[in-house]
Amino acid sequence: MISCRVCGNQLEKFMSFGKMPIANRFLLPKQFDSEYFFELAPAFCKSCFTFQIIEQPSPEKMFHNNYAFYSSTSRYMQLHFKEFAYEVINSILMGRDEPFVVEIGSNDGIMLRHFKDKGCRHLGIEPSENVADVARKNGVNSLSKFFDVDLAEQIIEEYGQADVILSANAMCHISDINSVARGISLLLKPKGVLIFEDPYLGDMISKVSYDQIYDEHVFIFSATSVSRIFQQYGLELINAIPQITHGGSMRYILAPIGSHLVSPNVKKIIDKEIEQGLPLPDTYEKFKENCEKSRDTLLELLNRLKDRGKRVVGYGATSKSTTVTNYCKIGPEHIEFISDTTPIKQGRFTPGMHIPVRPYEEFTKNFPEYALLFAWNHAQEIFEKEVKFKYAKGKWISYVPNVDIIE
Ligand code: DWN
Ligand code: SAH
Ligand code: ZN
Repeated sequence: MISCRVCGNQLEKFMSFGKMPIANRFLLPKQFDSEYFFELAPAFCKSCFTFQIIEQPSPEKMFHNNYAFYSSTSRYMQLHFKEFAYEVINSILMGRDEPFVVEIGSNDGIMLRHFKDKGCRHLGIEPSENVADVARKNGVNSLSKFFDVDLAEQIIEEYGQADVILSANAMCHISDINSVARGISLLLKPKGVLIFEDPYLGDMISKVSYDQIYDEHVFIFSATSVSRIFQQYGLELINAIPQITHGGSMRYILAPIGSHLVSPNVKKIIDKEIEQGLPLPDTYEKFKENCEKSRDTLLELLNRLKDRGKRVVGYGATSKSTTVTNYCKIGPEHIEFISDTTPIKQGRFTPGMHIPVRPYEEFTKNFPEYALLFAWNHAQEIFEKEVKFKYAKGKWISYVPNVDIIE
């Protein structure tokens, strides 16, 4: 029996996705035999309402000097983080004397580069050295270390406390959330603000986007759980703002208790979570059934297309696709290859199911009849770009929120 990472209560898995590899470890054939697997099984803590996976591989297995995800691969996400940065620059930072901004999980500098451009004092914490190197090349100060309470103390010593601590799609990656929350509470100035966003539990449940669950995503947060976690360390949820990014995310704004007014949004969103049934175990039983249905329908569709001799190619070798392909047992017999624009993924094979990953040009050179949209969270950006595929009578297959062929 394992205990909840937040409150220590006993955790029980409500389902299992089976054996899973490291989601972002794209392989060469000589590495197939030594691939690492763990059991991917989610649990919902009945005491503090935090959704988490039972077992997470060690951080060093996932985040290192060969990490395959570069944030700036999506043009839409570049815009999103520019807007995010300017909202901070034009509100919280206004009138502050030489403000200091820290970002946890700053990757290739997709957000911090805007603070750098404004001449703002900043520091990115990014343990994956290869992506941090891109940020450094662009003049973004980056420290390749894992954020925790010890690092927070070192940062305070060297740079002083922070006016703003930012994080996007990184907080939900760190298993020792207590150390992170304590570190943030020390690092933040008394009038400082913490803003972070992550995939949202409410969206994952309603869209059955179970592919948000993989090794890196140890937590899928809700406003209810975030508010409880940080309250223990003297931080209060002062606002929560839904985002459309990554298929449905939530931006959480927190500050030392009593330092800021609390927006009425917080109660509204927490009430909505209760209405949606997020605190109830039944919700997760139903989610499990929905995952199984989604898996069976997608595999049936791909088997049918295979039997009819259709060409199907995957679009976007996402981390999420590792969960989908391994859980549904989708392999090279169903999908010829997955097209991806990330150079270090190309020429390699996907984790677990070993589907080849090829450069984007191979997709456009010879359009398939069907493209399975693994990067469904970027659907708008991709549909806008892929008009030629549509003219060539290509069809998209999506599986979120339903398994569907988009004509
Ligand atoms: O939380 C996380 C998010 C922020 O990013 C990390 N744990 C890892 C990663 O998750 P992901 O791999 O599921 O993210 P994306 O953004 O859905 O990945 C998109 C993939 O598709 C990238 O490999 C780039 C590729 N891509 C492409 O080939 N053509 C993306 C777009 C937009 C395109 O047009
Ligand atoms: N913020 C970016 C990157 C998200 S990917 C975006 O939204 O696109 C998650 C990132 O968190 C990875 O780059 C990973 O190296 C980083 N990360 C993982 N554990 C971390 C930790 N303990 N401290 C800081 N960053 C961490
Ligand atoms: Zn708990």
